[in-house]
Amino acid sequence: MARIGIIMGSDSDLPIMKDACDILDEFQVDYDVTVCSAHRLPHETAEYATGAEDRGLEVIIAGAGGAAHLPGVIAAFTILPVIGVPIKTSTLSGIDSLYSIVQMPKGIPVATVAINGSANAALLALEMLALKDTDIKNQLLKYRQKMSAEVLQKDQLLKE
Ligand code: RP5
Repeated sequence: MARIGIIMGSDSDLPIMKDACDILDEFQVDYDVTVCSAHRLPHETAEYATGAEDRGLEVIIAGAGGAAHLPGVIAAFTILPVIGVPIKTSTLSGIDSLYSIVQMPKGIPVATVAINGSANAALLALEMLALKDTDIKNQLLKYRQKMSAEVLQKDQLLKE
């Protein structure tokens, strides 16, 4: 059963949101992927969010671009943690998406990662699950050790 829900406003967001899928595949954590626009499919968006907890989801990652209201709308309908991914746009380079998602008014939080930062959204979601899941916690610790080792190795190569 999926523990993390990945939702995005358009299939044009998929190439960016795939980074989150790749991380979750690497950690072997179940997730589902949904395309659902908050303005083109408002009722379906509400249904997705209101039923998320009953479907077994523990965290939702929501990506959107432009007037990126999808993460905020999802967060309004559930108390599951919502992580927003601002998608880079061709007109305003994703600053529009970032501001739309990060500037949620007090009361309905959306944790916001960098523009196109869906990999970090997945890692943050895993850190949330790791609070009560030792296997994921250990995997995250190994992931960081591997990153550190790679940097040290590159530094060593430069010095040779
Ligand atoms: C948003 O509008 C989507 O999240 C996407 O980033 C952007 C453009 O959508 P399309 O016009 O490509 O469907 O709702």
